[in-house]
Amino acid sequence: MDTTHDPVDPDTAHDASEVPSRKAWGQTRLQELAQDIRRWAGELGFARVGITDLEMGSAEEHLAEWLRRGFHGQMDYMARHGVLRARPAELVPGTVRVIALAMDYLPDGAGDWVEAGWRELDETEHATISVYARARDYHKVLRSRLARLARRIEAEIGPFGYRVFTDSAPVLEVELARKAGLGWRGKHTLLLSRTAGSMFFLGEIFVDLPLPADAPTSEHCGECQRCIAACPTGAIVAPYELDARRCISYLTIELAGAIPVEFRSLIGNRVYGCDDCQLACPWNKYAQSARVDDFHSRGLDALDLVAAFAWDETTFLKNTEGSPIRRIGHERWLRNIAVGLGNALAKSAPGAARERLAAALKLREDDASALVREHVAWALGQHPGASQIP
Ligand code: B12
Ligand code: SF4
Ligand code: SF4
Repeated sequence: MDTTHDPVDPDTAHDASEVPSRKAWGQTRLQELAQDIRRWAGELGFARVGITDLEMGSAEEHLAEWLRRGFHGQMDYMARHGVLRARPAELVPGTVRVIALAMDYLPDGAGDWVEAGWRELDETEHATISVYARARDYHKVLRSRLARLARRIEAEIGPFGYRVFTDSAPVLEVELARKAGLGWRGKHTLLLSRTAGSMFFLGEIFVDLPLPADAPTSEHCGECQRCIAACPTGAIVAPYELDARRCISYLTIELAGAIPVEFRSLIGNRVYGCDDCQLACPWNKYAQSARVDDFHSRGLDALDLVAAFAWDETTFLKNTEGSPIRRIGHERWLRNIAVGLGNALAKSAPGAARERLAAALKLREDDASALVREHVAWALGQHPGASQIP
């Protein structure tokens, strides 16, 4: 998943230097405040809210092992912060609780989005963009709403210490949300809820308020292994263990440089992220529509690969304005589309359709970028004789 690893932002952090004494607050006052927070969060579009303490159990060990095995690939920021991710109190001194929040992102009118999701993967000449990335960049949406929620709390109780996060800093968000009772961890490693599947984003507010903590929920994967079986690249190497270097989300978004050849044909027409492990999950029939308008589709459904490959940089920037896709830049976009075109070519029937795909690729055979040229050459090689097509 794309990340914005920025340091403290004055709008989203606050140090309570003159905190009025809350020592006198009893459990009842704290319970009431927790209830108010749930209500305000709902008004801001969050679907579920939980509160957790900072005891991270075996998460630190698992994280250290994940890093030791090199599963983070080029995501240096994961290694850079090391196990600090598993120590919220060291990350933001003074923190005693984390308020974890979930925001559903399925676009309105998605209908049977699971069936539609599988169908799109068979439409080889169309680009498949993972559902979360078809709408407005969630970092912006969640961050501003988390900051608003923190300010709402402040308006009620006066200055307090807080910091908000969403995919933006060294925080083990899934683990915190699991502990806060927002769901259980699926075998694909994502958080999963009985009432909402896994199609939601997570965000947190670290606070210095001793709010009452919620209990984790029970787990409901049972013997199921559908996500593991569905993963095209075998990235879920064991239940709860993901080798990011094999994950299409990493390969199409996080990875700079060439996509390893062994994964290219497995990527199919997925040009930005991947939803397969979530499409396969039976709990996602309960996935909920987004409550905020920002997550309704921006017209990136059924995007034609040939048309998307023709975008120059200005068109790319214009068509992806406000979308997380913009973060990968035009060159990686073309790299990803070239792979999609190569895979479409491999499956194409002789005639006009094949000629159209080959012609689109050939227009970028001499692209200024060596990365794009190499992926174009690979793509043309997916069908014998494609380079002979005029
Ligand atoms: C790095 C990252 C990625 C990487 C690596 C993913 C990963 N699973 O680690 C890549 C680029 C591949 C990625 C992909 C996606 N991501 Co991402 N990603 C993150 C990020 C920034 C950090 C995740 C992390 O800490 N990984 C480190 C490893 C160690 O964590 P872990 O795999 O969860 O391992 C834990 C457990 O599995 C367990 N564990 C590990 N080993 C073992 C072994 C045993 C035996 C056991 C029992 C347990 C266990 O302990 C570990 C520590 O808690 C988070 C945001 C954040 N700051 O937390 C978003 C986040 C996890 N991503 C998110 C999303 C939406 C996605 C995608 C769906 C996007 C897409 N459609 O393409 C895919 C899904 C892929 C998948 N199956 O995970 C959401 C998930 C929301 C949810 N419902 O859970 C998050 C929370 C962002 C957000 N704020 O909403 N992502
Ligand atoms: S996002 Fe796709 S590639 Fe990554 S683990 Fe899930 S199914 Fe596998
Ligand atoms: S597909 Fe099955 S194993 Fe995977 S997360 Fe969903 S319920 Fe759990």
